[in-house]
Amino acid sequence: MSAGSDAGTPGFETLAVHAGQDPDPVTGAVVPPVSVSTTFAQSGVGRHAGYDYSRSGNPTRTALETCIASLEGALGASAFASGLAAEDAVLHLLRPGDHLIVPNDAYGGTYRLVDQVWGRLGITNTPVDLGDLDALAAAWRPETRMVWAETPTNPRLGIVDIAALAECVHDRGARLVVDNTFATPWLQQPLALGADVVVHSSTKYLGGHSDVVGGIVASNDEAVLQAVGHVQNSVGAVPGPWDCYLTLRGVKTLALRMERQCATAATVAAALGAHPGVEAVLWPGLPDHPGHDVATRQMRGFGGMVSFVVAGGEEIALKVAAGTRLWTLAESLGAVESLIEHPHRMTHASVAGSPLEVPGGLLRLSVGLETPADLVADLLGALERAGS
Ligand code: P1T
Repeated sequence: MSAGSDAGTPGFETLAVHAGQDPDPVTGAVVPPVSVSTTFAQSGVGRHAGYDYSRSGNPTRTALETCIASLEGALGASAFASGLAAEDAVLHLLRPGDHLIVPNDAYGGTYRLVDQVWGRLGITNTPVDLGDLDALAAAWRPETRMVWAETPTNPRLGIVDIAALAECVHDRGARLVVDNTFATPWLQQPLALGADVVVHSSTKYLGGHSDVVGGIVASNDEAVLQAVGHVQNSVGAVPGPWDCYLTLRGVKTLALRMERQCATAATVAAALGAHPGVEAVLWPGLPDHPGHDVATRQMRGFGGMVSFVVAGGEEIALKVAAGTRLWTLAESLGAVESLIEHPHRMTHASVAGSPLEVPGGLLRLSVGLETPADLVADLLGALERAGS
């Protein structure tokens, strides 16, 4: 998968640019056409060139699905209209009465979907610190069918040992799903580490430019791919062809963007760590991060997300969030422009009062592609102005 792959095995960057994107056989167009047609002519009833209706299948969507499957080392992938729609399709693998183990730190919307939507349909869940396999064993029930992991987690940037977790989950006869949104396949490939299913909010690093919402499910398990594909067609939460095209365009530069974002994140984390108004910096690249050794083993780099806790608590955190000039105060992450947000009141407001609630003094940064020194100066200026 690396840039230096053996001759004959395309490297990650090659796949990102070419997988599923051969020149158009009719016109030679180097960029796959955006296939806007909702329907496809049939030469006889049921006789067509592989597409009959765009909810069921669309050539631009196929290009995206093929490309992402190759980057994740998967047999196949299905694209969805959002990350949550992709997650919802995976949760359809469960049946009423099944039990799901979820992380005790995860995107708030994921927990809302699992708990408030699927909980009503008879799927129970237990939030667990997935870095602690004893806690996992203690939470296990005879009806546990699935473990859902994020690594790094949103927003505390905890690290889960995917290989160790997969072994534990498989020994007990369940499936492991990994949300790979924060890492992306450039930094880690969960399927190669033993996960059964990978999900993405492609709204983030895959798209990479804050201009398209989407989701992906990838797997090597034929049964999973078939079931998820069935939900994709039956429920119909599919991305349009323009969305697929924009996501594909973003994916071509994923490796370059991630490399730079990881490097700038290291600079930002170091600057925050040296500031007296910052109580803790949460970034897996720091040697004192509890997941540092596992991250070093399973990731190519430590990611472009940095969270930190301000010494003055929520009041100061709110002032810092509102006080930056270059870092835009906004939800979402993973794009070229740097963002700052207050998880407790923004992305994780829906988990207030639940085991996933996050502290008010926490701020989350999504490091973009601006000049690193400008980003650091702006952040330190906001800390200063907040009285931190
Ligand atoms: O927003 P959507 O494309 O539906 O993806 C949901 C989702 C899934 N998984 C993770 C790890 C996520 O971070 C998200 C969305 N998160 C944000 C919008 C956010 O700012 O954290």
